[in-house]
Amino acid sequence: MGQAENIADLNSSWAKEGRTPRIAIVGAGLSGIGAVIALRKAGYSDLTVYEKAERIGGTWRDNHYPGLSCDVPSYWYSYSFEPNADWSHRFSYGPEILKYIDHVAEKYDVMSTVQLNSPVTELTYLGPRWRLKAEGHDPQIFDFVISATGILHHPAYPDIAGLDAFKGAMFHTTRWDDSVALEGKRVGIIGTGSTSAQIVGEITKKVGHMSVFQRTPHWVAPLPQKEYGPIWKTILRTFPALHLFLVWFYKRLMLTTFAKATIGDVEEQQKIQQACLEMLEKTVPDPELRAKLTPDYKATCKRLIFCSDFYPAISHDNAELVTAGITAIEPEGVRTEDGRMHELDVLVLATGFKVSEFILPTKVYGENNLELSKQWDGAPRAHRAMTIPGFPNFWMLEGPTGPVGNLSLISITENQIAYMIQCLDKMKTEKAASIEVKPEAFESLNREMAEAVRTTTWATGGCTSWYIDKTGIPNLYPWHPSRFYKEMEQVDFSEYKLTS
Ligand code: N01
Repeated sequence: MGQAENIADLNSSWAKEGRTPRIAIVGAGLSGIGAVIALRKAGYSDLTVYEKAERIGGTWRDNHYPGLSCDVPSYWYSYSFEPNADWSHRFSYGPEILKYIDHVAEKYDVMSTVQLNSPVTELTYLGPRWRLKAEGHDPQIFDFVISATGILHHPAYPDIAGLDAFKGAMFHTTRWDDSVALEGKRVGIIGTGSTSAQIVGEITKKVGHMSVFQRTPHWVAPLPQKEYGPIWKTILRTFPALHLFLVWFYKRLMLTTFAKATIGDVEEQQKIQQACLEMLEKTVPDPELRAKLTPDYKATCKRLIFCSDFYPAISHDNAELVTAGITAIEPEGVRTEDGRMHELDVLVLATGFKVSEFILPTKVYGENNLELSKQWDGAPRAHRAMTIPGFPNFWMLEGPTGPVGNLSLISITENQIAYMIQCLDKMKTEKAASIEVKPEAFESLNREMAEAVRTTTWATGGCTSWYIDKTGIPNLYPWHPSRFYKEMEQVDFSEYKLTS
């Protein structure tokens, strides 16, 4: 379709005209790639993926820090339609996941839909279609837009005086500078979340001195890593049912332990806390260091870290856990409130992500020119993590409240995609031009979520974290994952307005 013809045809409705909808997908990470494959399989083949970077892979492309791995078991952290008997470890390392993503994209011909180096700058609802502007492209008109940008991709830089004054190498974990050699250097890292634990566990053995700046201790649970040998891989390839059993087993394990602990099951929560304490006791011989590493809030309140290397690393002779608050960054290093200067060659900012952006800063204008950033006002909301009133025919994968505990993101996104396809099918049968969540359904579910979060460990555990936003709405799904899976099975169309 020529551009002029395309733009002129704004009122065209794919379902009424019996044609395939033109669908734009923003982002070629795990969700975007999964969406292309599932949509095509369901008969929706007019797809264009806009990817801001020069390659696909999302978070597994952006993050390439030393020690990068996934704390969800590999067999479960795989697309259901592309099981991989060749995973080398029970918990995969970053480069192997990126290779798997490339393999899936190639095998399912995803790349023919992807426009690389194409950040989407503006989306405008012109009813019932969307106008999309992307760098390097003429404006395009689509029937449907799917935002598959993910949540943890905008780095959060700490608000510390003098950050720019540091004269050594300094970078955020998600912008790791591979050209900086660490061997023998004095390295500092600010933050002690999941990312920091993996990095510290990996690099301490090679650096000259490791300073870890801890504001709050985090609970760390053991990660039972295991390497898979060739015989095991052959067995798994020969018996696909065994593979399926393992996926079921890991999912079940998560649902019956960790998932219950976060939503208020005291017994499960205490078991996890006990496992963390036992590892701390076993791997950190120094009682003073142990005390500094022991949180005063409940395990699973903040995001639980799964890592068996962090405690041995921080106990090493060349490592220091700095608990005095940071007052400033100076050209030579980090100054703490006890007046000490921690001289450094390299400073790593493991300070997490801005979690309220999603597709922003892309300008997204819905009905009546309503702008998404204004609508959200720093507290993103969505209905079932996917739709927003006033933004018809616009869907998000892994949108606000998208993460479900520590579940496999692939499992979550596959369920969301299947739900979205049910909506497209419904539009097709009803010849609807648009679909939009009803404001009352959206409000009611968000109220329910704010209520539900009160009994989760995130709220009752005595900590602060990115899990709850400034308005009390959780950034995660606040119920047991079994409810999520059930909700995704069958769309309740009374929650949506279909317009012909
Ligand atoms: O970030 P975080 P992350 N001064 O926000 C500290 C996912 N993930 O990158 O706790 C000093 O958890 C902050 O201190 P405090 C996972 O979903 C998954 O580690 O707020 N310190 C904290 O210690 C995770 O939740 C995998 O007091 C400052 C740290 O920085 C998400 O990514 C692996 C500070 C930030 O911790 C983010 O994890 C890794 C300041 N001004 C990550 N500002 C998997 O395996 C912040 N901090 C799937």
